[in-house]
Amino acid sequence: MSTQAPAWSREEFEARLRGLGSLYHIHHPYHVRMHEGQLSREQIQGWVANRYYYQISIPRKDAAILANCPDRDTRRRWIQRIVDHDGNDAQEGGIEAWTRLGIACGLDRETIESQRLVLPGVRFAVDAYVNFARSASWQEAACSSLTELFAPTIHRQRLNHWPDRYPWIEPEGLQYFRNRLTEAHRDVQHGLAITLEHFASRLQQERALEILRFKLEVLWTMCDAMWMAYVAELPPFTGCEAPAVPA
Ligand code: AHQ
Repeated sequence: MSTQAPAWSREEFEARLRGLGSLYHIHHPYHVRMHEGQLSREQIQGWVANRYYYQISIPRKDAAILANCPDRDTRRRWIQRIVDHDGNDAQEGGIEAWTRLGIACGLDRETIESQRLVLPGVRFAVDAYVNFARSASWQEAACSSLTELFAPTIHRQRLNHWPDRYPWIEPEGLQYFRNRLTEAHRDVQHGLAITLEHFASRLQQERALEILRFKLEVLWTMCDAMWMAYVAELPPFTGCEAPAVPA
């Protein structure tokens, strides 16, 4: 940590935030195999069922940020993220759209919503994100959402290639990714403005990079748990079956 160094310019600071894109989970072997069309039906289903836990946790993460934020103008904008996921009378919301993605992949609603396929490592990583948002300042928690700087590429990849690489997935299930393209773009503008404004000193800017690295590790670790379970097929949590009873 360079305590006496001068602060980076906003352009330099943003460039360094974006430079962490090399750590984004698009580069995780699980997503590389997914993009190449190499994942089996079960490996895709496992991914959707586990990412469901991330999706239902996002509104609670954002509610924690609202609870910690005294600024009304910020809350007026940030609250939209909760509606995007939970929905309201006018729109079903992203959690329902994610469930529909799971159904389009051949899972049934009850299995998805039961969370019985959620792996311990996925749960721990997601809970670390939510608990960070509860205990950190609202500006630090806002900064941690900036992994979405890198999200449009991964959503576009799925929209462009899943139809031919995973023809067994019902096309309407991909609507989730279309929705996120616009939502993520809007959210990132707000999260980035908060981050570039709040983290002013060099020490604070380096803290922001540390926070973004933490969130990148949350996403990476989720994929690690899925790799162990659905690719390496290592017990006891292969598909979250009950641990083997010792002989
Ligand atoms: O579907 C995703 C989503 O709703 C969110 C909210 C946001 C946040 O507040 O941290 N991040 C995020 C992400 C979603 N999808 C991920 C993907 O790969 O499908 C990407 C992820 C992110 O980059 O943080």
